Amino acid sequence: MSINYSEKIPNNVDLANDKTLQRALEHWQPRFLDWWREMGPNDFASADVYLRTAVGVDAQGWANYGTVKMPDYRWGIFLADPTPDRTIGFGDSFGQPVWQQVPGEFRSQFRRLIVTQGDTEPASVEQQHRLGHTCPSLYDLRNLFQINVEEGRHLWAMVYLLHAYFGRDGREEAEELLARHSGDVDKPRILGTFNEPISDWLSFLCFTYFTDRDGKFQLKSLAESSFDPLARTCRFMLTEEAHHMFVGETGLARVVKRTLEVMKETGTDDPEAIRRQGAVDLPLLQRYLNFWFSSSLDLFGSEVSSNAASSFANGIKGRPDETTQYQDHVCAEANRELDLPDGQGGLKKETVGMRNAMNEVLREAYVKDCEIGLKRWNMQIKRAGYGFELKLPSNRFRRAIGAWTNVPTDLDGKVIGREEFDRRLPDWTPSASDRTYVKSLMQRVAEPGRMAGWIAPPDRGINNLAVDYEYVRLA
Ligand code: BYC
Repeated sequence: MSINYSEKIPNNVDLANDKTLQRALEHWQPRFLDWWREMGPNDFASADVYLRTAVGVDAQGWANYGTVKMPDYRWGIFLADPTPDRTIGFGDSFGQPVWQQVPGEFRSQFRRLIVTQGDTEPASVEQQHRLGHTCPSLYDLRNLFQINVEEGRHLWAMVYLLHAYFGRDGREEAEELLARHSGDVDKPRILGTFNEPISDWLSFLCFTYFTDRDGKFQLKSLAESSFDPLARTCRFMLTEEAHHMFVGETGLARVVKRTLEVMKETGTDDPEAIRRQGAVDLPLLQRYLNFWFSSSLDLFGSEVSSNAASSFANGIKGRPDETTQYQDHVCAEANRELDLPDGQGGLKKETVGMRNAMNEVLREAYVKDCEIGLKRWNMQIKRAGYGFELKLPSNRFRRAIGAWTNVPTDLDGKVIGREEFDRRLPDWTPSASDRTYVKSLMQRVAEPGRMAGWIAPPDRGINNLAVDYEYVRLA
């Protein structure tokens, strides 16, 4: 289905034939634009940016490139095409036809998940609000802005569902999505990670690697939903999400590459010597990975969760790739063993119903996916002839949600005393001096093709263009 761009709100949901919904969304649109002007990358409103805008939801349509000023970006409502005769893929109603409306009894559960998903999108734009000023290159600046406009569109995706299927409550929730703000003391964003500041590009690359990857897993789970409009919305969002993770994975690979060059040039891996050359020493990178990975693990919720169990049972939220990755789609009888803290500094094994352990099932799949990038970066390090290995910390380390909340452990997940944890934490996550150093690296490089000294150039440009193409023309 092609996207209608002749309307005020581009869409492929035949908005013109639902005047009430169209009016409601047109009423929300200026509020969104006000929010973008205030909380988005507003110092770059007049820059010309080489952006991708979807003109259709199929393979040909969604990657259409052109130069756009961000406030003129055509945010709209795009759903993947319906799958004919789609049936419910998991839970108690397995095999029955999917729903085109929200069943009354599941309304508040659906609303809660859609609001939580929606809340993360503008949150990330707010977190990245000022990053443009310290871009390491125009190529990177363009990628930041591409991500920002797409997160804005993902907000539209959730707001469409709220307006179209949740009546007055949905409209109120849509307003609230613009009223909460990342890091706001009175009205913070819902999930912890989305209130963490992202004030440097190393954090941004870790965020796009780890936190956008949570986005992938959550969207894949919602793409399995029995509520078909939600599933179709998330399927289309996933096509855009892939680029965000690409920015994280290749960005961190470029940081590693540059560091290895400096290690070769200087003939040492001494962090101080690497820093004197203006690169990111590998132990420093490891501390950033520890921080963003542990924060992002919390985004999967508690290991044992009755919310997760009922979302699965009711067909609201499945597992990523439910059809192809799992045999038992009902999980009414299955159990799962978990390692939980015993409250006395040790571990206990607990067997819980599989449905109650769904958050942990997702988290495990996520951790495996996170490991892929680390393997690649470690290969780079090994090929350069160094023994350093980047590692993901244990799932138990520095958790703020679930069974391991406030249980002090080391990076391997061994329970330790609170005093030792507090003392060693600055060796495990970025210390104040690490952050000051990283901040000192954040100097804007805005000449086409030039890169900041702490990051190597990318292997290729965007859409087959050269790396030195002027991806952003600053006004
Ligand atoms: N911080 O049973 P529990 C993305 C709350 S990222 C604060 O443990 P449940 C993106 C939870 O809300 C993907 N609070 O967990 C990436 C609940 O509160 P209420 C975002 C947290 O409910 C980059 C309570 O604790 N999408 O797209 O099974 C850039 C007990 O909940 C946290 C989604 O998350 C936390 N970390 O699962 C841009 C999908 N974790 O309701 C975008 C929708 C839990 O009792 N959300 N809580 O007040 C969900 O599926 C679920 O809400 C969660 C939690 C997986 C988040």
